[in-house]
Amino acid sequence: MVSEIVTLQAFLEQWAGEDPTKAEIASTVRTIASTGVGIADLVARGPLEEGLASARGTDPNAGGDTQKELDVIAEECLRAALRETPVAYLASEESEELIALNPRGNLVVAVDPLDGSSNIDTNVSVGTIYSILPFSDEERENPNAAVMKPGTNQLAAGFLAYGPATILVSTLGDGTQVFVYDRDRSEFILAREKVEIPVETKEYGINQSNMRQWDAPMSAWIKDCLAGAEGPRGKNFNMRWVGSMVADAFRIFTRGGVYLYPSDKRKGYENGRLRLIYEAFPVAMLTEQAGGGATDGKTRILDITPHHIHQRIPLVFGSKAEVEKIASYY
Ligand code: AFP
Repeated sequence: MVSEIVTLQAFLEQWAGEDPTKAEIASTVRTIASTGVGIADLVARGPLEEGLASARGTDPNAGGDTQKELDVIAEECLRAALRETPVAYLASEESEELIALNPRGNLVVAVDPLDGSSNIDTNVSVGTIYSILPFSDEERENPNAAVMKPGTNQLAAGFLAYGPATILVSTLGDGTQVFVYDRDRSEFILAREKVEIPVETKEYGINQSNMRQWDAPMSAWIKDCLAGAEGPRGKNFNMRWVGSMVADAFRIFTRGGVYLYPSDKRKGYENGRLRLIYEAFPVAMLTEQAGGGATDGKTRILDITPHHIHQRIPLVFGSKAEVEKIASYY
């Protein structure tokens, strides 16, 4: 815990200084964070809030996933709040096309409004994942071009986790910070100024039930981990899989580990399950800013150029040495 009380507002003001672009990024982060508090309050009502976890009609969302009532509500809250910020367009998992917001905006936000929504009715932490991108005048004719760039193009990224605590993990390109929402003060308070993910780990997270679907290198890496101290890795591993990436990610930012959602042979999972632009890119930026690694198994996530807003990507991120070890199996 940091020694003195530093609010998110104060941290952002200090970072932005007199720079107008930084000030626009700062106001966007503040808006997303405060919208997240409203979503957290809704999530915290659990079954009292009838139907939050219910499937919204029968149509899947843009990427083909089942849409829950709270997915849509979360997006609507973000759309309404971001209209007041310098954000020209919003790319959202819940909408096929970019959503036009502020016509004079110089930024684009890509967001998964509610990640982990298949867990809403099980009281498991869920969250909101966001990426903040530059938006230039040349792109006004073709706004999609603003999101079809490698992940290194991101200006800022973060996620909120709605769990026992309401957490914001944020990077502005200068390290990764953790803020905790203090309901007594109605402020996010800085808890960790510079997250450093342990380079080595003995903990991984993967949905092991898909083992028969994985490619040979992924199966070989898991098999070696399962062999424990007597096996080629010479150490025993532990496994954690929440089924909600923001929860698994926060554990990794807290004590290290590696998260894996590889491609598999199931229809629709040829490129894994996670979305490149509004899930893998932001988490990869946060991870690298905290000294970790993020790949699609072998290639650095932030170097990948998207070809579709809702494209999926295999995702491995966390403790740098283990992410590199996994890549060595390919
Ligand atoms: P939902 O948002 O549909 O719950 O998906 C969550 C998620 O994208 C990610 O947060 C989890 O790590 C992963 O899916 C869990 O996938 P499995 O249910 O296949 O294990």
